[in-house]
Amino acid sequence: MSDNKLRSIDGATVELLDKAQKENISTVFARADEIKPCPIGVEESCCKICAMGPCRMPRSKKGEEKVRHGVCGATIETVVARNFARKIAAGTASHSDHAREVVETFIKAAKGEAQGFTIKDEVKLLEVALDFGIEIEGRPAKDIAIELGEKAMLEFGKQSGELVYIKKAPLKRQEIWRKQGVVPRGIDREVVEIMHRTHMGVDQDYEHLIQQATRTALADGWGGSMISTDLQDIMFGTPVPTVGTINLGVLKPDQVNIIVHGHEPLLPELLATASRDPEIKAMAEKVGAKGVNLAGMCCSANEVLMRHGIPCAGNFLQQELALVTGAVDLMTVDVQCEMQGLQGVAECYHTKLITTSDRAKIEGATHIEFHAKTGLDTAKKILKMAIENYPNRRHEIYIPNYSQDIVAGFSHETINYLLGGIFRASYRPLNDNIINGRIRGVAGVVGCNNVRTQHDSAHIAMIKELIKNDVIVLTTGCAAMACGKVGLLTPEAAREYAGAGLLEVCETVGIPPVLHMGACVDNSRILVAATAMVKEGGLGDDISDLPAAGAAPEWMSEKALAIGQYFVASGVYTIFGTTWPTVGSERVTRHLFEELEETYKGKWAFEMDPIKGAQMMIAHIDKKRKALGLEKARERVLFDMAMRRAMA
Ligand code: XCC
Repeated sequence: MSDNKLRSIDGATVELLDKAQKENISTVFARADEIKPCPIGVEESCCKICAMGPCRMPRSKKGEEKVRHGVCGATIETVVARNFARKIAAGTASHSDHAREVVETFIKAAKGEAQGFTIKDEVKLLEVALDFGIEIEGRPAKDIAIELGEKAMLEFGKQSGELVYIKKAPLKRQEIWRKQGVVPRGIDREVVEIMHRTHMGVDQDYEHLIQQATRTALADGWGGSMISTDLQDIMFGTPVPTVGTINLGVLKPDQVNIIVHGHEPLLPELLATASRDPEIKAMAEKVGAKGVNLAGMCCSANEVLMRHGIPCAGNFLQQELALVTGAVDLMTVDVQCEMQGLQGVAECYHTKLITTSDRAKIEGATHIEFHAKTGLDTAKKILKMAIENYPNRRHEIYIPNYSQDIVAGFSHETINYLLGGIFRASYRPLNDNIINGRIRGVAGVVGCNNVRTQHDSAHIAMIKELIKNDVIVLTTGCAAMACGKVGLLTPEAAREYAGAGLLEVCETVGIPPVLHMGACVDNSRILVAATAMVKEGGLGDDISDLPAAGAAPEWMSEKALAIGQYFVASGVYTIFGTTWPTVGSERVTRHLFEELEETYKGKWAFEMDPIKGAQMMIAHIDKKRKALGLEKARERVLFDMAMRRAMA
């Protein structure tokens, strides 16, 4: 057995890792072996925000709590909370800067100034316009869209008041936020304020720092991310269940392979359209290829998969390995989660790496900037470059034979429709099935891959344990792709892996036990779905009353921390795996893991073992069921199933 089987549970990844090793190509896996995490940094017991340090304050080996502070006197609590808050600021900034780009393009699209973009979903346009208090009666869609874009843009720079979407949350939740003083004023303001408050000698009270981190994270979930999701849906169409394929086997040896990698679906949308152009196909044939094969990677993949059925090549840890196939003629990257190592791998083959955002260049890569006004021309130019590069293939192609069918694209609107039907779209059937116990509860399992743990394994172990116990799983990001690769995103998976109650519901409705809800900005869809469940009635009057929990077992990105914090602040019990960034301070960790529950009725937890993590989520779900008086219903359902089996 190759050692690489210890690094990933995915066969395609293992085969290409073997190949990379044989060819002496540096990948994230090899670099992780060379670089051990800094033991002080890993617990965040290090302060480097001024030039009197860096101050290193590791925990005492013997466990006794010695007084630990930096040169300026900052306590370890301040240092750890400060580091945590800065990560949340970075995560929020990332999702929200993505949102800003979307809003800018949206305004241009509404004005007819964005090449190739229009308003596709007018129903959603009206819904979101109403959220923003925009008059819709008798107005043309174009005017409504322009006003919506302009109002959405104001959300970033607002200096006072409240973000518009805060009002979408259950009333009880809004009250909690107002009482705690964490309702975001403007998205950018909250991020900037963290940067200020964590400067040397400003905010030096860990609870106060975490409070601002919470306000910032809420500006992500109920601000930037939600704006991205909604405006992307209006421009590109709200996702509906779409059949696709996933894993590196989607690459084609005899076609021009192009991978779109990153997060903003703007250029990828245009590439998807342009790649179907007969002129492009003819060009490909001229160089001896059978056509153009567009595939996605990371969250860009989720976006084009959900809306166009474009195949998904893989998740975060597979990005360099895609190039190791020797079959990728061109890869575009925009923002977030694109390893600089890609360029080194690209140079070992013939692959062209193209950076496309004005905010991100990679040394050595070709930069072709996307601008809405000329987007379609840019997309065509990139496709032509890929085609011209096809004859330059100089290595033997090796594409592992792994690809799996999936169903993706369960937006909140679709779940509503699927469960309730077109004439009475609602969450009633979901709530009823939770109340009657067929579905025990709902879990959101999301987030990244992390090379410090076996690729995809924690996602899959956790999710299988949850669905076996009748917990329906909502998933996004790289977690969703991990599920896809092992076949969990098909309706048939229910028969193989789901508990009897969940199976019954999945079979009746025709859905998989794990619902792919999109990219990481689409975690906002989970917030909206949770709110819809509350509003439907019968499961309490706040998100924290729902039998629900969240997890990111393989997280690595700062964005994941922002997501976790807004879920906690929205009342969700949230478990992270792999590593935890506040272990340097017991008091900060206690604050996040215990004390936050008193105010927000949600809290953090950390568990390395994904099965144990799943069991903690199930225990929490059962606690919530009990509080709602539902524990008896479930016992009855289980008894019924046992009886049915006995009779069979
Ligand atoms: Fe990045 Fe979004 Fe994480 Fe995947 S899940 S590694 S953040 S691509 Ni968002």
